[in-house]
Order: sequence, then C-alpha cells, then structure tokens
Amino acid sequence: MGIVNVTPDSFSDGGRLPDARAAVEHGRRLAAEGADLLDVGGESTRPGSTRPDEAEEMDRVLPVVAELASLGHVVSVDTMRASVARAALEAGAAVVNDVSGGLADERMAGVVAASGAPFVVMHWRGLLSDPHARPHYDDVVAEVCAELADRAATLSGQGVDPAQIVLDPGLGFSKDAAHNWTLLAHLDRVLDLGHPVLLGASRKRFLGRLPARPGAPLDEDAPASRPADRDVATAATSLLATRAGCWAVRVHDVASTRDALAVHEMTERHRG
Ligand code: PMM
Repeated sequence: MGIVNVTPDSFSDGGRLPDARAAVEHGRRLAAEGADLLDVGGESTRPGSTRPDEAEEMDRVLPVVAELASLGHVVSVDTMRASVARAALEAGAAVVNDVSGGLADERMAGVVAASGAPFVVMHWRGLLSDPHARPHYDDVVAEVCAELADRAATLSGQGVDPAQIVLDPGLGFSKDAAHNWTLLAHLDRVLDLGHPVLLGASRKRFLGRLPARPGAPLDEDAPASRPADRDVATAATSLLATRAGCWAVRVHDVASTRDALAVHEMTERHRG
C-alpha cells in the first residue's frame, strides 16, 4: 500500500489544484513502482496537527480518489469520517482505512457494512485520551490484541461482515518505541486474531533512532534521523511483516519495500 497524503504541506506547490494533480502523479508513480493499493488521506495524524473540517477533507481527498480510481488503481481512503468514506467509495475507492477503527465516528460501521468493502481497523486509544498522550500498557501485545478483537466483535455486531475486517496494531499511535518494537516482534499474535493484518511502520519515529551498530546500546538522546532517511529500516519492517504473514504494509517509499519483498519471494522460491 503506497501512501498518498493530500495535506497542504505534503506537496509544496501550494493551491488546491496543483496539490491534487501532484498527489495523482505521486500515486501513479507509487503504482508504477509496485504498489497494489494507493492510500489517499487528507488528514495528518501527526502530533499537534489540526483537523481539517469535513468539507476541506472532502475537497482534498475526493478528486484524487476519483482520478486514481478512474485510471484503474485500487484506492483506499484514509479517513475517520463516515461521510468522507461514503463519498470516497462513491468516487471509486475500494477500501476504507480508519486509524480510529470506527471509534471516531459512530456512523462509520454502517457505511462500511453497506459497502461491503475491506475495512482497515487500526488499534487506537484516541477516544480514551489524546492519541499521542503518554501511553500505558502492562502487556502491550495482549492489550492491543484484546482491544482489536473487541473492536472486530463490536463492528460485526453493527453489521460489518468479519470477512471485511483487516486489523492493524497501529504502530506509533499511543505507543512508544518499546511498544512498537514489541508489537513488531509479536505480529504472529495479531495474525492469530484471524483477520488479515496491515502494518504501518513507514518512516515512523522509532525507526529513526536505531542503535549505531549491532550490539551497540541505544542512545536515548541521539537525534532521530529525518523521515526520508528511514526507508531502509522501513523496508526491513516490510520484510518482517511479510515473513510473519501480513496482508499489506503501508509505506511512503514503495521501491525499497518492493525490493525487500522480492528478496522474500526469491528466497521462498528457492527454499526447495
Ligand atoms: N499511520 C498513519 C496514517 N494512517 N493507517 C493505518 N492503517 N496504519 C497506520 O499505521 C497509519 C495509517 C500515520 O502515518 P503518516 O502520517 O506517515 O501517513
């Protein structure tokens, strides 16, 4: 899954139309590099970012969804708003990706159920607190899995077919670096919940603060690398996710992840 963020700061040419055009071009490039799915989102979930209102989010996302879908790409819409999800599905989106897993908008389950589209349900504690507030878990894997299972059961009760549900442990959302590493080490437990799993590790902060060399201690005070310098580490997480059996990885740089997945495929082919 290639990421197409349509936020004012993601393409620097300014103005609505150039932004949409640049986003479509970006999506086409990601598809040419090997993305099977293009994830179009109009809301930044970064700490401190302000939410666009509904009309603004629609303006950002719909033209890009419609154009990419009309070009034959499989598009997912990254939104927490049921209205945006519905409009994007009407515009040609095939998948709904909601970082709140349906918690932010109680109408989301109905929209998704009516569409029959795959629904990416990410682990999110944003309603309990600020989504980036200091997280607390006694056992992060057990709690994330239990909360995801609970979400899937609630959504099924609201009419969503369990076969539509894709689960995502939500790396970086109410999770510190140790939580993210622990979840990455135990993806099998998320997969054991019985749904396809999507992983979104791409360029996240915990990948920008790796030990300087194998065996070296982690320097907690070292500055994080720039997001664009985290693609090799991201590709390594893509390989881990694929080996674990994940359904998809959501990444900014498709080419490096495609190479990582090709390494996986070639070694599998030659396993004998
Ligand atoms: N992360 C971000 C946005 N959307 N969707 C899913 N399903 N999983 C994620 O981990 C996820 C997401 C934030 O990352 P970005 O700001 O770099 O796009």
